[in-house]
Amino acid sequence: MKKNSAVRIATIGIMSALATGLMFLEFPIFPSVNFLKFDPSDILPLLAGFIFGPIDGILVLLIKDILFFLLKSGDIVGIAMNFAAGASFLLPAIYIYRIRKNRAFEIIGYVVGVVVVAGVMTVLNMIVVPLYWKIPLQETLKYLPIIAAFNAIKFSIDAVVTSLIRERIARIFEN
Ligand code: RBF
Repeated sequence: MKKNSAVRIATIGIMSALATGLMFLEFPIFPSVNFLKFDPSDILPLLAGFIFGPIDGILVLLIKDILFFLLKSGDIVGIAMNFAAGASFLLPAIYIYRIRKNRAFEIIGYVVGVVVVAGVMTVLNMIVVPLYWKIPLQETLKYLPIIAAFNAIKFSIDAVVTSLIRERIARIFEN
């Protein structure tokens, strides 16, 4: 699919703005780790990745995070973690889908993406949380299963929603 670059750039802008808006809906899933927040904004970078490719997906994710940092959070650590999570889900999902663009590879991509994001973010949190909250690693280890579960739940929800709407959205860009 060759895409008109004006349409591509405009779509990236609209998707980034929509994603920023969706990120304002953030709320914690587990009260004990209230710095881990769910929001559905990563669906838009994922859709951009499916339609235009992984670089554009990462671009929507990056613009969303920069805008949210400037408009609301002001917390560089949280934004960096949000970006790391979005990217470690998006990249495996999109690269696997691009091997064969069919339903089976789409689903394998989601599953691998969820496994990768849960693994990567659990390790990253073991490094960042002791520094961020100044609590010993020993203490942080107690939260390891909740951190893995949080990321698995968050990105499974994103995967299910995306799988339901991806084709309808992608069709808009066909021709
Ligand atoms: N977001 C995730 O999706 N997965 C994570 O594992 C994750 N770890 C975080 C760890 C810390 C210490 C902070 C401050 C944030 C983390 N975030 C993570 C981002 C968080 O859920 C939220 O999106 C941002 O803080 C923006 O409000």
